[in-house]
Amino acid sequence: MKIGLLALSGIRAHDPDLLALGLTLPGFVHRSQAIASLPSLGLLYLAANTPAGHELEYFEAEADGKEPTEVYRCDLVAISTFSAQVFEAYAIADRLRQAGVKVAMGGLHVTVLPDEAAAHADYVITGEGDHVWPAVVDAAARGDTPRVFNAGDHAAVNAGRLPVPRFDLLGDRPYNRFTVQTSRGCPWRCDFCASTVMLGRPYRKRPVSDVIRDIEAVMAVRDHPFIEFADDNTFVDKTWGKELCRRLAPLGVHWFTETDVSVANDPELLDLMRASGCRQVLIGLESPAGGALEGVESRSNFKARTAAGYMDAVRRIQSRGITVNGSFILGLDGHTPAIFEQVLAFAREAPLYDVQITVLTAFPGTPLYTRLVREGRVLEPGRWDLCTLFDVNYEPRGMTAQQLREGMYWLTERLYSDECTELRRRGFFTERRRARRASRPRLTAIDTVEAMTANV
Ligand code: B12
Ligand code: SF4
Repeated sequence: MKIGLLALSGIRAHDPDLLALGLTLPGFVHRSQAIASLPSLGLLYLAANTPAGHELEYFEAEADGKEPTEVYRCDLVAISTFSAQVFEAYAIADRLRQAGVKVAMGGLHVTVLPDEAAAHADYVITGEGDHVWPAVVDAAARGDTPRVFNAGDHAAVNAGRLPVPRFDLLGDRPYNRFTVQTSRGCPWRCDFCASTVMLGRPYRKRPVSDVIRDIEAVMAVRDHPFIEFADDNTFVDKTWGKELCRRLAPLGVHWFTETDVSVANDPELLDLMRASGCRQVLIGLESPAGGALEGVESRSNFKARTAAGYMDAVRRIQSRGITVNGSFILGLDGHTPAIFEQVLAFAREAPLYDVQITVLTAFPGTPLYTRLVREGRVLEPGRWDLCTLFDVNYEPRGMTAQQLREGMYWLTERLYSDECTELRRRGFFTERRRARRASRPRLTAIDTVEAMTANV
């Protein structure tokens, strides 16, 4: 069979007023060009798990949700779904099936709503696709009738034995960042979290040598790639993290990742991260003050417990030369309209090199979604296209939906103004210089004399 892997990349937001501000992805203003075209790592993993004897081709849908015409030459097309683009994905799937092409759909959205997806795809796959995919390919080759495949019915995915994603299929598409995973899952349980919670697997870190092997595979197809770790939370295990950094350093790549705030407590790790090419960490701070975070992380109240140290933590990380992209969620139940000023003040004072602001978003399958539906607070149920992190689709508790929207515009204009951006970045460089000076050993008078006479 000829199998197509169809990714829908790009970024999504609908709120016309927010778009009018010229920021389709607040906080990613400077990253948006780069990340808008990240390849789909999930599909590259499927490719690596495809049984021998089939021809594979990787495609990207157009930014307007249209599929390339070449995809119609395939016998089977695999589509990966996020909630925000799922209606576009369904429309593409319908067109392909009308033309006689079989369609398999997997990914975060259909994992939660397989019955919805079954109306549009021949094969719907829930959970991690790695081990179930060969069975899907065999079913398509035999011409089996449509059905739902559950990853739970197949051997659990062992993160210690993942194959190299098929980066070679990307050809010469103009990506300037490539995703690699160092781990899957996260030990925490935030009620709004749409990644870890949906795939429902525990935190698993990969062998460092496998991660290095994958980055080398990227380097084989691209010179000087910038690596984005597509992890939920990279540095949960600090000892393993240090080993990863030591092995990364000789590769000479620059990289970005998402991690929790605990990296700030380990200066040795921070130095190794910087020395191994880490340019930025994105940290889900969610709220500048702990009160609104009470109960948001249900395993050990991690976020509420650590919030008091956020300012210090950001400064410690940035002083080692790693920029922090602080990510905030606006509209948590504990937030009142005062939150917008508070986030602005925190970002300026920390000072955060980059900031990302999003609105609380109830992704289907999350505890948050279940609670908001139960409380009758979802404004337009089923509008998955509004799950963009920028569109308000629920009734907040401490303000109205309109106040939340307007607060988002107010904050967007101020946080990303030239003046505020320059202030935050200048602050980063000033702190960095100060930290460097402070870490230089001071010479005593005797040291100086010894140093001056050393070569005599
Ligand atoms: C990289 C990334 C992106 C890239 C995606 C590139 C691409 N084409 O895939 C870019 C920057 C483009 C992006 C954009 C967006 N993203 Co994003 N992104 C991520 C991130 C950081 C990593 C995803 C990843 O690579 N995971 C690793 C791979 C291996 O896992 P996977 O994709 O889930 O695939 C596995 C399974 O799901 C399954 N599978 C997946 N597809 C298929 C298909 C078949 C046929 C089968 C059998 C199996 C299968 O098998 C795979 C292997 O086990 C996650 C956060 C996270 N840590 O997960 C957010 C995340 C996925 N993004 C999210 C969001 C909201 C968005 C945007 C809507 C933001 C916006 N406003 O524009 C857009 C939507 C883009 C779009 N076109 O739909 C949410 C999605 C939640 C949801 N339920 O929809 C996440 C979880 C972040 C969050 N804050 O909650 N994103
Ligand atoms: S810390 Fe981040 S990845 Fe982990 S559960 Fe919370 S939101 Fe999800």
